[in-house]
Amino acid sequence: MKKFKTVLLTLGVALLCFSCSTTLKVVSPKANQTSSQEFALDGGHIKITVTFNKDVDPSTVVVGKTFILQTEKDPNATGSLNWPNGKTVIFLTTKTTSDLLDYNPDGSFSLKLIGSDTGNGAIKDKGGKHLDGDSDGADGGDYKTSFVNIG
Ligand SMILES: [Ca+2]
Repeated sequence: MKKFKTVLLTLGVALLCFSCSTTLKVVSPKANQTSSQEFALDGGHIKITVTFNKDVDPSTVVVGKTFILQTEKDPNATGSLNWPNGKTVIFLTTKTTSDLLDYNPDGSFSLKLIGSDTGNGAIKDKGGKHLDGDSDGADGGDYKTSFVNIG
């Protein structure tokens, strides 16, 4: 009987760890930064590469709705998305930095990825599970990180 309980306990812990490791998370850029340099400038357009820990349903990543770039001059900057693979998306702003940042002296902007659906959808994995943006091991919660372009 004791052995049976031990087996059940081991199985339970294994299942728990399996479920906590399989939520959809952002690997990079790291969340909750205040002055991340993890972006590039491409002809003046801001380029951010977001990597997830598993494949994402690309139809759930929508600029302006679940993928929100807030800059000093534009609260919800438009841009294009490119998927080099199922876990990686590259965002490129439509506008250039002169129309997005005010350089006083630095330009700052932040990226928010929606994991909790409040009416505009949420980013999901292929299995329909919401982004674990706050990395607490449970589906849901928004991701946010902030960048600075040194002026
Ligand atoms: Ca969560």
